[in-house]
Order: sequence, then C-alpha cells, then structure tokens
Amino acid sequence: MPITDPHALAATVRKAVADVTITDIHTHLFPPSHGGLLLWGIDELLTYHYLLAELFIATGQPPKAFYALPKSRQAEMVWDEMFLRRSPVTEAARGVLQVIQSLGLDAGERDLVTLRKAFAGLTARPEEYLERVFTLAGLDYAVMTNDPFVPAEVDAWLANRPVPERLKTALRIDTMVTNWPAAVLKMAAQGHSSSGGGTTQTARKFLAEWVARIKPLYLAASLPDSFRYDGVRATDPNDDNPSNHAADRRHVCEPSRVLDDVILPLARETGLPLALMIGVRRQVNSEFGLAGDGVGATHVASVAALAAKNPDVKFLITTLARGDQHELAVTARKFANLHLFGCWWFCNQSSIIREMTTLRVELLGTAFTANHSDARVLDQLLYKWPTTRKIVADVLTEKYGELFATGWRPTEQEIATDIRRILGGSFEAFVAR
Ligand code: RAT
Ligand code: ZN
Repeated sequence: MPITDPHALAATVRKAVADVTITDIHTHLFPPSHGGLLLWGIDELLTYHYLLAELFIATGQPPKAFYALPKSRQAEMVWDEMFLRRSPVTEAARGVLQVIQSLGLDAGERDLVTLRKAFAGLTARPEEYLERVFTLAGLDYAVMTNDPFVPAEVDAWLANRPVPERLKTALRIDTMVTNWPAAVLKMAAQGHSSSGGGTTQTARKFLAEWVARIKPLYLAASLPDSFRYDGVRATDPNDDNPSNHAADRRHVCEPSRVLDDVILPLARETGLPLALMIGVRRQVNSEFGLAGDGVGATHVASVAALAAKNPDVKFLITTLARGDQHELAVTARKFANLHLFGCWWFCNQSSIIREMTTLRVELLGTAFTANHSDARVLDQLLYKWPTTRKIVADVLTEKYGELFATGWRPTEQEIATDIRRILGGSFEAFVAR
C-alpha cells in the first residue's frame, strides 16, 4: 500500500533500515575452528590498529617498545591514554564504547578489570559468541579474507576445519599481484613449482586449486595508489606453451601484468568477480606496523580501463581516498561489470560514510553496496553496523522525502527491497549474474 503520510514515510524508512538483514561483504573474521586467527574481546578491541595509530601520535610512545609488551599490557595503556586521559571521541575509540553498550555492559565505571570479567563471561564459547554477535548486528553472513599465502591459514584449510554458515570465503591474492617473487616461493613451498610448467601456468593452477578447495565468492586484492592498468594484452588462457607467455620472459611482476596473465583469465574461467581495493600506501611509517599504512589517490582511469577491456569479468571496486569517490561513482555509471562497495578503512568514518552514501544514491540508485565492516575483531560488528545503519537511515529518509515532495508514494515493500539492495542484495545479484 502506498504511504501517504510524510511522517509515516520517515518512520517506515527508519524501521526498514533497523530491520534489514545485512550481508557483510568484506571482513577479516575467521571461523572459531581456525584457532588464533579469529580475534574477539575487549583487549583485541583496544589494541586494534586504528587505535594504536591514535595512541602513537597522541603520546609519542615508541611503537617498538609498545609492540614488545604483552597484549594485555598494551590494552591497558590504550585504555589509560585514549579513554581515561583523553575523551574517546575518535570513530575507533567511540566504537569500543558502542560495542560495550551493545552487549548490555556498562563502561560508565571506566574500570577495565570489570569490563574484562564481563567479556570473559560472554565470550567463553566462541561459536556461541559469534552467533550472538551476528544476531545482534543483524547479519546473515560475512565474507572472510582467506589468504593462501599465509601458512597458518593454509594449515587450517588443509586440516579441513569446520566453517559456520555465517562465514563465506574470498580468495585473497595480494601476494601474487603485488609481490610476484614472494608468491613464487610460497607456491613452491606448497608443492607448486615452476620447473617446466611456466610460472603463469603454475600460478593459475595453484589458484584454481584454492578456488576448488575453499569455493570463494570472489577473488580479492588490495592495490597501492600507484596501480595503473592499460590492458595491453591478455594471454590466451588455453595456451599452455610457456614460451608464448611474454610475461614469463619478463618475470611477471607488475600488478597489471599479473592481472592480465593469471588473475583475469582465472576470473573468466570461473566466473568469479575480482574485488580490487585500491589506494593504500603501505608502510608510510613502518615503525607503526599494521598501523603504519597510509592513503593515496587512485588512478580511476585505470579502473575504467579494467572494466572496458575486460567486459567478460565482473569487478567489485572500492578505493581508499575520499577524493576519488565522485570520479569513481561516475565511472561506475558507465560499466555494468563494475560494482562499487563499501566505505573502506579511512573512509569508514561517519562523516565520510554519510557523504559517500548520499553521492552514490544520487548517481547509482541502489546499484551499489553501501558498506562493509572490515572487522578484524568479531565484536567490531557491533559498532560498525549500527553506525552504518544510522547513516543509511538518515540519507534515505531525506531521499524518500524528496520523492514524496514530487507526489510519488512508495510502498513499505518497495522501501524494504531498496534498502536490502544497498546492504547486500545488489552484491548478491551482481555475483550471481
Ligand atoms: O581495514 C583494515 O584493517 C586494513 O588493515 C586492511 O586489512 C584492509 O582492509 C585490507 O583488506 O587490505
Ligand atoms: Zn580489509
């Protein structure tokens, strides 16, 4: 039934956003069965790398000495410096408080010992805790980042450990795309060596085997801001004569060449989308460790070239710099094989999520995915998703209000369908295409 009252319309939009089941299309979560790879709890929240960067710059604490401390001591320092001595106004610090609140706990006493006890009680059985967090966050499932170049991950897959329905896989291939020599060594360590087979052939076989093993929803890599693509050539995927592979002669190394010779042919053969997250400037300050990566503008024309020169490959794209977003959204209007997703990492701040979501709705309608959590710590789902829900509700309330003013009367069902699209539905339809 069409909604004819503007107040009822706003209430319907807010309720639909609050109720929608979300698909989280990029995270760094793992199955509990993968042991130490899955992180959860208050100490992990406090030592998340976003907060560590904030600690280092606020206090001048030397990172090397800090990283040498046990995790519990690190967490105490962050709590002391970033919550007690300073107000926790950053997105990452406020997020920790929102997680605590979502779990029905109280940070009001400002006592880490009490909080630790409460978390220990809640998280004693990780499988149950995972289920509880997903239910509270309103997710159907989350997509992991599964890296076949990380030995601990390889071991877990080879041991065939159980993976809950809540978690789906994505095959992460950064090492191959950005550090070819390292990938060759790591493939050899898994019994895939190049002797006689040609390295691009070996690489394709290696990845095909991983695709068969973990059945990913997509292939994924994050790329530096220096990434350029011109689509010079694509090797015939059926040509297994190594001497015909120009890339081999050049010792495949630049990302665009690895894409042309290994990744794009695999994407074509399997029909798997390729997710590219572009714009990271790795280790701007290597002393900061994981907290030391920065950002640079993405060459968006290269994204357009990828989509134009590979019309039979689907691309999931997100970029790191706020300044890229307008050009990127316009580019996404030009290619049906290009799906924008998420407000990635340094863009996953309330003010920028709001701006990006508004821009994308205005240019793309519902043909994009508004956000992903990038959660590395399970509990982070409990602040990242409420934050996005609130912003999406604000933006859409305004947009439906503008429609209403033209005399258009949407139904409750139409609104619910639109909202599901930008929080998982459009992604699923794109993957299934
Ligand atoms: O968001 C993050 O935690 C980053 O460190 C990266 O992992 C980034 O999201 C990536 O997937 O490369
Ligand atoms: Zn990530």
